[in-house]
Order: sequence, then C-alpha cells, then structure tokens
Amino acid sequence: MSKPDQHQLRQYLRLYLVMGSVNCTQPPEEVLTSAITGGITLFQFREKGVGALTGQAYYQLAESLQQICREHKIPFIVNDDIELAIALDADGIHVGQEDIPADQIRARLGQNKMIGVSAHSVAEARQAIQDGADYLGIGPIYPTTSKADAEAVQGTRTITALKNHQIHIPLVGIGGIHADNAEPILTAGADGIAVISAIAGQNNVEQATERLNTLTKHFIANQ
Ligand code: 3NM
Repeated sequence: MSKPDQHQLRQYLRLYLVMGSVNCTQPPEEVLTSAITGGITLFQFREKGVGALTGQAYYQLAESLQQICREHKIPFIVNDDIELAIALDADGIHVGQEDIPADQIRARLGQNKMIGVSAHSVAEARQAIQDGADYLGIGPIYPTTSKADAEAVQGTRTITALKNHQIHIPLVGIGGIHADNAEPILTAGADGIAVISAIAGQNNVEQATERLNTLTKHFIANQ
C-alpha cells in the first residue's frame, strides 16, 4: 500500500484500533477480523504490557494480523519497533516521545511510510512535525488502564491548543475513549479516535466497533 495523502490519512484516522494479544479476551485474529467487519479504518499492532509475546510468537502474530489487514485494505502500523516495521514492510510506525525520533525513522523507512508520533504539548507537536511526522497521537484524553506509563490525563486541551496555534497536521485522540465520551474529541478538532479496550476488550467486538463507526461517521458527515 502506498502512503496516503493527508486527506486520505485523516479518513484512516477516524476509527483507529490499537491492539496486541494482552488486550484481547478472544484470539487476536478473531478480534481484528470482527473489528474490521464493524468498521475500523486503521490498525496498530502494539504488543506491550504484562504477558506480551516475544521472539517468534511476537513476529508470527504480527505477520498474521498484517495479513488480515492486507486482505481488507486496512493499513497496518507497528508500534515502536522499527526492525519489525522494516521486516514486515508495514505501512507505518507509531512512536512515543521516548522512542527513536521521527527524522531517524524516516531516514530508515523512506518517504513511502506513515509515521505517527505521540505528542502532549504544542512544543512536542512542533518538534514531531519538524522531524517529519505524518500524524500525531494526542493523549491520554481520559483515564486509561491500558497503558501503565501513560502521562497525566489532559482532556481535549492539547487538541484545542494545537488548533489555536494553527497546527493542522492530522490528529487522533487516545486514552480511555469509548462511545459515550468520544464526541468532545472530534468537536475539539481531532480527525478520529484511537482505542484499545473500547473494541479489543469487548465481548461483542463487532457490535462495539459498529457503534463507534456510526458515531464517528455521523460526526464527520455533519461537520
Ligand atoms: N497511548 P484504551 S493512552 C496506547 O496517552 C495508549 O499516548 C496513550 O487504551 C497515550 O483505549 C493508550 O483502552 C492506551 O484506554 C489506550
């Protein structure tokens, strides 16, 4: 898949599933397939936390989830692991502030891959953009139990601050987002929402995803 243009990237960010095996109560392949049926628009493989797979099992899960994404034309983004992203020829990578800077990633991955960077302030956003980020992840918007080392909860204030500073790079909100609290993030100007537990942790993954799909689509159609 070639790198989307900025308009297309905003559409991909509308309903972004982030997930690894530890987030799933059903087999990850089944969760991803149901989430795709329900309407996710982008997928990030994030195999982190207690009990995360390593070695061959880690690689094999990444490969099989990438295959499912390919079959359904959903871009496959790797969290933080540049070697994995290169080995799989993933569509992109997402990195945090403690990871390799975007300019070094760009030097290794080339122009044709998406690079997402987590940012928590206008200064971090400006640096990431200067380093060549394609989109920013802004969070945690709400309290989350899915990331042990999450920063302080910020609500939508960073999204609003970025807009006030005329920063118009594609943005996605993350952290504690579910169907009943998603709308303020979109109202503040994010292009979409990124979720783990609101999809991967649900008993009925397809139904939970459909609800988020309808809501985000409806919001964007009425903007
Ligand atoms: N990054 P849930 S919060 C992966 O703030 C991740 O950058 C965050 O999981 C950030 O949707 C987070 O279950 C966890 O709250 C999101």
